[in-house]
Amino acid sequence: MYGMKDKAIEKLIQAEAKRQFEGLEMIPSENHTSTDVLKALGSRLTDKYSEGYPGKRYYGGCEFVDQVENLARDRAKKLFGVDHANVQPYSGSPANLAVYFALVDPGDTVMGMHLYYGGHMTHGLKVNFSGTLYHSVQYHTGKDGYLDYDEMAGMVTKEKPKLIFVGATAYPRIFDWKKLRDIADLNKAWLVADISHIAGLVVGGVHPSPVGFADVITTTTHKTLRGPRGAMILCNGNPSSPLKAVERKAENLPTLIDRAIIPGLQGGPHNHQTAAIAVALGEAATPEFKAYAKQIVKNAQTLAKELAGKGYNLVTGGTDNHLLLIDLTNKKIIGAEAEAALGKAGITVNKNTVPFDPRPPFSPSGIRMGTPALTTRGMKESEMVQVAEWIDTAITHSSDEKILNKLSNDIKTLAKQFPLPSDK
Ligand code: DSN
Repeated sequence: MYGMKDKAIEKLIQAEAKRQFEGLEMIPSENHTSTDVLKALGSRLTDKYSEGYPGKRYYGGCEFVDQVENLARDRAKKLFGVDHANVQPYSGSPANLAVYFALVDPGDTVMGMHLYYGGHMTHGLKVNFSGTLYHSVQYHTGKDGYLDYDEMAGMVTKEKPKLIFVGATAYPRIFDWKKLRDIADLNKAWLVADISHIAGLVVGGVHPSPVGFADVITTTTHKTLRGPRGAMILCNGNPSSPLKAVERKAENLPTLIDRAIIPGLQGGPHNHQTAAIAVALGEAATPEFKAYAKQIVKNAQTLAKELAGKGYNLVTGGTDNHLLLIDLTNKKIIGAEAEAALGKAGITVNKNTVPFDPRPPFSPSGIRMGTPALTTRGMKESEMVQVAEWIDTAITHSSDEKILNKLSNDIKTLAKQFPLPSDK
């Protein structure tokens, strides 16, 4: 299919494509991109250096990459309804690093959701840059698995953070942006919404948008948004003038963000990635994408209902979005064992901590799974009922190789009826 001269790499690429095609990818942060996204990623744009921004580059020969980046920025602005979009962050962690760099100084107090309760490393985990360069305080969920807004408000009053990150990697419920804005306002803190997991649901209209509440929005582009690996930073404010330093004021956010990316943090933008982001944003603006986003949630809710009916303990009791977080304690199996058994059957999920997990993070009590990739392949509620059945069988018979083998064959048969976008 690729016709590469490097057969060693070609073989591995094909093996990975086959693994994806014959199995069910249920890691909620993964998805399957369109062939146009793949083509943009594999284009000559990767050869080009273009440090700076469209019209203000440090290199010649940028006339076409300028147009690519402008298209990506314009599509992002229109799709999310914001004044400004920076599409250059290499991925989510550098995007978040740039936001800290833009808005606070080392040693300042920052606040974010603890990783083990569903947050992200860059939201202030002590071993991450965000918890070492800054004085980070971390909020949690309550025992019910829902974000504890009261704890957050108390923490803001006591700790007085200058910046609050909100967003998650393992949170199955909707964020109340208005409440979060009010909490940030208790200390006039910058509110940053990291919508990496839910960006596709936001543009699809099935999760409230943080626009108008958060000062800055960061998102990766490769999760529910179904683009290439990459990220964006969105905000409102006056047009950017990245050649000049400006004060940390809301109207200057575009300039603060652009200057934090370059010269603050990154070098040349990845133009092939920018083009692929533009393609994905174009796709996300279609009515088909809205229907896709709705179906992601319907599928996740069907899966949740089926698994709950089989006695699985879902954190918060269900889901509003694309993912399920399951505490396996009552099933007498730990996350790693369930992940391995499901893997043998052809279902890829990941072990995950659950709120108040008594087990260590590398061997947690739960698993996390989601529906974005299966929904891209065209699976609907009836397939989710079947998938729930298979998940239960694999977990119940986690050490029975014969049963797992049989499951793997059944799963392959179903998977092959739902090709990846590039195989259609
Ligand atoms: N690695 C991502 C996830 O799986 O949610 C977060 O960065």
